[in-house]
Amino acid sequence: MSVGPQSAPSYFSSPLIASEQTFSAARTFLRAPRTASAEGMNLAVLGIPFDLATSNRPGARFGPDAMRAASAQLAELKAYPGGFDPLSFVSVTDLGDVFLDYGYPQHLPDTIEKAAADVIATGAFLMSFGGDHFISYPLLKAHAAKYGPMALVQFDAHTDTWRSPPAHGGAVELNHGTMFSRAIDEGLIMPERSVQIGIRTWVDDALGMNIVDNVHADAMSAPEIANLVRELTGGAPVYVTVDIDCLDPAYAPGTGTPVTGGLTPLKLLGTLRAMSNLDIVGFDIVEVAPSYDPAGITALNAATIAYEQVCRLARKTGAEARRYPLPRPTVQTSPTTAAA
Ligand SMILES: [Mn+2]
Repeated sequence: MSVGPQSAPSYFSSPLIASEQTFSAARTFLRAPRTASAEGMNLAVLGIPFDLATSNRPGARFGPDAMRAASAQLAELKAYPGGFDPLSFVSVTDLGDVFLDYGYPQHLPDTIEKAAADVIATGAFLMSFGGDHFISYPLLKAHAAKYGPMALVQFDAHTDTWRSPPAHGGAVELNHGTMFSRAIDEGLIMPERSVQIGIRTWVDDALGMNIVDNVHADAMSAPEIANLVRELTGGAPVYVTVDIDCLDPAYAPGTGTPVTGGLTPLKLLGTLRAMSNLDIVGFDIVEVAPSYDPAGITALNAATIAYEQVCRLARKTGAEARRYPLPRPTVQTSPTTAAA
């Protein structure tokens, strides 16, 4: 008996994707090939299963695989909205996960930075899957080495600009709430050109970062937020970091430090889509801890956010986005209904 489909159903985005079933597909992002190098690819996904810096509930080491599993469903059909197959415009590879020797945690920031630098050196766009939010620090270091100081666009419930206690022997503190104060101190990001969106925790000192807290974000449309981001970042190279806890816990229960009153996926995806003309040089999605979410909502949202970035690159390389037209009523309202 042969395995594999006899004929590919026509609704699949490509015959290649249709060669496996959605529910038992290989666990790579969007069922992309897994390769050892990003050489010659437009975009590389790198999993960073690190959660030793978590202050509350651990488990984000399982994030990359959960996002891969959730993404199989996204690869099946053409993109919505847009109506195109981004994988026919953007070559994507899934590099698997960085090997992290957890017995020597103080070496891990360097390990992550080196792995990221290797990918960036190939010219591929690096999209990293966490892991807890600490991983953004070595990722910013790797990107800043190529692009210089960047504007950080951070979607998050927390600012993560708390100050570390005095260093123990000069070691980097493994804390997922202090890495952006360090990134500012080290000149990796420019606080005045950076913006934190969806914030709903208080800091007395924002360290010069712009904050669009979620009360403001809720009152703004996605294009309004994107316009503000464009003005604030002012043409600088942009690094986007999405802490999945930017979403309301209704949409992202599977995370280490959920805070209520958050963004909706609709608002977040719309904002990312409207940020189309920024010079985005790096992207990470962090803090997906799937074991707190048996329904898999969190990983599905995270995978969809990552997919949006692939679609963004596809539009930049010629994919034409389509939309369903808004229906125009052609039936006359009956006099009885109008009077009622
Ligand atoms: Mn957070």
